[in-house]
Amino acid sequence: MTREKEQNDNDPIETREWLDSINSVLETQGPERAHFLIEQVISRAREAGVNLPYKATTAYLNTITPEQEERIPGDPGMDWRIRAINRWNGMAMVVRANRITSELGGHIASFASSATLYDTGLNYFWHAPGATHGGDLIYFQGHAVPGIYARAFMEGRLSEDDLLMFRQEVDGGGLSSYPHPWLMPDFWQFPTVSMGLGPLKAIYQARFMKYLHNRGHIDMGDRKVWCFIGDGETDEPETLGAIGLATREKLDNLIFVINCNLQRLDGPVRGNAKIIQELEGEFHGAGWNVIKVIWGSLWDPLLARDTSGLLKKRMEECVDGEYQAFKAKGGAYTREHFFGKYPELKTLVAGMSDEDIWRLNRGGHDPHKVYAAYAAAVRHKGQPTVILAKTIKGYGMGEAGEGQNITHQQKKMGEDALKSFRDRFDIPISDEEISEAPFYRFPDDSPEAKYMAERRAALGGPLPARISEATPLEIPDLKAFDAQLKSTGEREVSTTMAFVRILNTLCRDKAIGKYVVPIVPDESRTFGMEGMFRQLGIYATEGQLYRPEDADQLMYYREDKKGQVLQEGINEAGAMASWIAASTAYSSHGVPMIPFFILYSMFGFQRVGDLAWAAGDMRARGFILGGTAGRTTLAGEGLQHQDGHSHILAGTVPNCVSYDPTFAYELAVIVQDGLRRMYAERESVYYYITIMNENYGHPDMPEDARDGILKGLYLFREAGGRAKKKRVQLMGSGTILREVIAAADLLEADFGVASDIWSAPSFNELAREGQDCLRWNRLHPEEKPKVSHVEQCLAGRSGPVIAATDYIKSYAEQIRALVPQAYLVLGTDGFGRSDTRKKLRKFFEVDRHFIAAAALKALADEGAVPASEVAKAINAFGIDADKPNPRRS
Ligand SMILES: Cc1ncc(C[n+]2csc(CCOP(=O)(O)OP(=O)(O)O)c2C)c(N)n1
Ligand SMILES: [Mg+2]
Repeated sequence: MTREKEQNDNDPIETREWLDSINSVLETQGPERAHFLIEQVISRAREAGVNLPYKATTAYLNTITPEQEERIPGDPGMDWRIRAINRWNGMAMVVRANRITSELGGHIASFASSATLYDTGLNYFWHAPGATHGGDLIYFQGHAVPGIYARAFMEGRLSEDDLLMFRQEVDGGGLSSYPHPWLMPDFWQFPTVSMGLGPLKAIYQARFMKYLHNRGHIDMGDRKVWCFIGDGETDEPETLGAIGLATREKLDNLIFVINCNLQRLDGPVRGNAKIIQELEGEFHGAGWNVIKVIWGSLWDPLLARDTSGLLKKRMEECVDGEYQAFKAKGGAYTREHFFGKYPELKTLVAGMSDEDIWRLNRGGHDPHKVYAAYAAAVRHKGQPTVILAKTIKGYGMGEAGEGQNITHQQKKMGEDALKSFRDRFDIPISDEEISEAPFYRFPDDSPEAKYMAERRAALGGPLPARISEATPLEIPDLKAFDAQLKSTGEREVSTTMAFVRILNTLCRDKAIGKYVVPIVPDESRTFGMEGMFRQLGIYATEGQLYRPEDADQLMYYREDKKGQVLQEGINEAGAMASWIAASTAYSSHGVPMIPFFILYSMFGFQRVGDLAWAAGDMRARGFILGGTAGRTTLAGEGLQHQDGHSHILAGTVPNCVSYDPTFAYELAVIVQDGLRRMYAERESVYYYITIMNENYGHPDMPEDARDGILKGLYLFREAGGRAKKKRVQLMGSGTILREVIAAADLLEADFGVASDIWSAPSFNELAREGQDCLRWNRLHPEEKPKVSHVEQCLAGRSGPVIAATDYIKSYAEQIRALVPQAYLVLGTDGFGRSDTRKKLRKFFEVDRHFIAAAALKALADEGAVPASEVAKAINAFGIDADKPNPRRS
């Protein structure tokens, strides 16, 4: 109804009758029946063709009414004391770290606002993994970790010394600034501090849990994924970007808890509106079960007396900027500016002191409300749940930051602030000791210590906890990939086709086939993988509810509840989140899944680089395949598709091992060894391998090449015994190695230059190993120096070294310090563009002619050929020496 029509109610008596009816239903039969009737009325009107715009928000009230609340089964008084000490210790840890030096940083205000949200989970809901329960998976908010360490300290899992080592990790044993499994592998499971990644990963984690269940790997029972999110964090597109999937997949094993403290780092999240209402609308619209926990129990009697509805109206009309100010400025201010707006409301609180008004608590700080919300969330079926809990940022910090815009960064508390914190939470620390901000632990035989131990024992043990190891797998021998180790003869295939065959072999493998998870973001046909649809099936929670259009074809689009392929749609970030869930399933579920995520290499690391970094932190194990890779190999697709730098990006992740193979046998060797390292040896590395769509013949695997392939460099073809003077060492990777081979033939035939040809499947691995040798030598000046693989290969070889790849020059440049000879690098710097491969390789100066000309120039620089010979070649090859520089074109 428009405002105008609303005001022109032309039949107030009829309106009154309708309202009286609903009031009577509310009174006699309760809100659920009232809801049902209203829905019926609205449906009837819609059926009759009336256009009723959808309203996704409800009143600014708690979703669960006091009568519907499930009560806390434990001892709320005990919970309060434990939580108070937890708050204190979390705060003290940050304050003390910053007394060592203010360099260390840390956050007090975030946990201060979320203590009850964590406490309630730890005391009553979250199962640790064990014999009878697979464990709930909790995504802790990054900035709340001081409180989580403090609780672990109170449970005896961490010592006082540990707390004193917050953010001091270099000498070993210090506590990580945020959740980092790389640094605390027995404690943290999920890195969340890059905001937005936690919620995205949690959604796909919950989905993958169902996948594992439906495919028979686990019995998920009532396991849940809980994800804690800041209200400011919801501005990250990743946070809300996949909430639709959670509904579609009916992820009732997923619970989001959004801590709506109304503030982010700089100030209010929505000063001019209400973040809780906005989020409610978004989650409702996406089909989630939304539970708002706005008001604490102390408001209940006031709301019960609000017969005129004026209090609810006032709650509705205030914006978050005001709500924040009420808490920052205290009871008298709230009386005047909140209640004071309407005389009736002022009267409503006339009997309350300013102190009482200030104590009117927010839902997220009320354990009863939080418990009721959690209990409802875990019971809810068929939908994911989001809990929108209203809290106060910096709760308990008083003058030092409570509700203030500066609070996020506040890490220091003076003596007065410490005292008022102590008094507010009844912390048993004397005036004499207070300035030290000492930690407090309940004595072992105290009721509190026993209670904490009992609660966690009942829930299977301590949390957070990460399991490090799953059973090793029996990896197929290299012989299993025999077809790839042999020449393709006349047949021309791409490395992508070779990869698809390797994947098929793995899926059929008796020991490991069932663990393989092919993941594709709507590119299967691009990579020639559509055969897998029918053969392995596409995972779909509901199976296939329709007869596919291509059902009469051999490779039809088959969806299946037990399907193996994860078809993620056009969604690299989501697919990557799935891959992360799968690649860490060895830890989260004790099942060593082997994910192969095949993406367009251009839309890989540069698109989802932050997730790739988090995967490293999480000790992910699995394969990422960069399809249609190489700046000049993808040809027609142009600037935004042609990848010439994904290897550089992959190289920035310390435990990502990357390769750019040319031939099928190289690929087979790399994949087989990756399986060995990750699933037999259980090394925490993951693989990035580029595969191409150019078809060509593949030779037999040269003898003894395996070791060199894995190290990143091996002699592919040695020139016959030519005069030493006119000899070069040519190097290449990926499709450009074939141009290198062609250049060698040209040099031999037209210029009498002999070339030893080196295949370099990984400049990244060569550079890493070389850097390690150089480092060791630098630090051990008196010992026999280590010799890098590059040096070992090239030692004693004559002539300059020329390297060419389909990637930017810095890729092959990385080994310069290791090359004993003169070294010249060609690469594809600059923006790509559409054209044929031949033209692109000429444009980017990586074709056989440019390689041969570069080789001659390098020989000329050494005096082995005259400069005129180079000029002659440039001319003969039809190279325009003054052509535009591709790097700047
Ligand atoms: C991707 C990313 N951008 C920026 C930051 C820096 N940052 C850390 S906390 C924070 C504010 C968090 O506000 P909110 O999500 O509301 O959490 P609260 O501390 O209020 O619970 C910001 C901007 C980050 N950690 N990650
Ligand atoms: Mg916030």
